[in-house]
Amino acid sequence: MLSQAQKSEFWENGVTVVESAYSAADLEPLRQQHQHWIDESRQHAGPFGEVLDGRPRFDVEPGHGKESPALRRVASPEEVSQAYLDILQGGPLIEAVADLLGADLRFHHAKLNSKLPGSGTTVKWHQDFTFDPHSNDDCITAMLFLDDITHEIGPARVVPGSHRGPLYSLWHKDVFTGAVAHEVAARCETEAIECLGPEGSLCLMHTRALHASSENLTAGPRTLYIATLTAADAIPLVPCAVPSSYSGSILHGRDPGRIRSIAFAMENPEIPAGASFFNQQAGGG
Ligand SMILES: O=C(O)CCC(=O)C(=O)O
Repeated sequence: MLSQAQKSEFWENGVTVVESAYSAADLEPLRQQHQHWIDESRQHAGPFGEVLDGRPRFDVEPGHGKESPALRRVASPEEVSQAYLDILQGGPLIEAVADLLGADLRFHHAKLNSKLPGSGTTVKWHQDFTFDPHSNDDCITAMLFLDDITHEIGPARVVPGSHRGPLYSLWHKDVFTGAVAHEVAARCETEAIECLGPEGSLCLMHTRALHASSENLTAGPRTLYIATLTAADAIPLVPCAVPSSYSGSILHGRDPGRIRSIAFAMENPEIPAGASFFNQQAGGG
């Protein structure tokens, strides 16, 4: 699935984009399902639905309402949609991650992140590994673009090479903010590259890569389907903040029946009290 240049870029920079990995026809069922959820969200004043641990499945931006729906997150869509389950059962996303991590792959979690026009949704600088520590860091966040991702639409931005650097704290003054310190974020702003591409493209990002994204300034939606896959011998060290009945299942290859670990130290992450990490990043738990 991946060229040698894409594999090298991933290990060098911690990120690579595979353009047009999925066709418009592949995306159609995913889009239709998402539109259905946006329409459904108009009936709700706040977060709704439920995932395994009782927290809401559907998260909305403050200011969300019937006339201007701002559904910003659907947790574990594979549990409630065949179209999203199908993506995990084989195809470009799985094959691309297998090209990087080897044949034996395990599912950790998935979500849909949406920035609807005018919603103001942003993501502050963070590393995924400090939310989802595993016994080793062969973990990839795969982001499938459901829309054309341009500079104006609030693309994911990644600091190249940061996956080979330190793990940064997400705790500040005894509060889990889900974001790195301001001085680290300021450095990221100057060093980051944007992950751009047409709809159907796949951005593969190392779990330790520092990343963020800013507001969608266009009149159309910016939706990413985001799945975290790991080498099958990378075992989660904390409960998943986006729980799924599919977490831990083998998506490719086989279960090696072993755990591989690397040395690192970090603070425990905190499961958000509400529907998603957006509230933590906004300072509201
Ligand atoms: O939606 C984005 O731009 C990035 C999302 C992200 O970093 C996350 O959900 O952890």
